[in-house]
Amino acid sequence: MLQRTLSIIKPDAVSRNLAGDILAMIQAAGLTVKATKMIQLTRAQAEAFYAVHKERPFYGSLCDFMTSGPVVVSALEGENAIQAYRDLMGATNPANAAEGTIRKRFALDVEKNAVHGSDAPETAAQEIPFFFSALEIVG
Ligand code: RTP
Ligand code: MG
Repeated sequence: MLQRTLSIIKPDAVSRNLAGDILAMIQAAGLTVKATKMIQLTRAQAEAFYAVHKERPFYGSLCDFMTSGPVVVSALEGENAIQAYRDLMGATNPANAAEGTIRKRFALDVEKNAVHGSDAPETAAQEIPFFFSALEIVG
């Protein structure tokens, strides 16, 4: 099934100039970049994006981290893109991430873990319009 998913290359990776390497891994995995841009999230935007985690102990730290520098957000498309990108990202904690995954190669720790990817079709359907208008996504 052709799907879209939302990717964020997080501040730890952008600040180490890894965005190009990560986009190359995304494309090598067969995912197509339909939209991309670099932005710096405001505190309110980070809190809204991660609202699902607001009761978790790491929420404040996560929002601090996600606003600490620019991120590269992208809309990706491909066969089963949501799971395909989750597989490419690897486990949340890089200590558990498989060889060949983005987080195994580039993540620093369980928080500074290089990338975000939507976790379900309903999530992708909220997250892509959070960052991109229809006009910004190529057909
Ligand atoms: P993401 O949402 O960023 O794609 O990552 P994920 O699904 O693999 O992980 P999730 O459980 O949704 O957590 C969101 C992000 O919060 C940070 N985190 N910190 N300190 C901690 O124990 C902890 N746990 C999660 C990570 O940046 C994680 O990606
Ligand atoms: Mg998640």
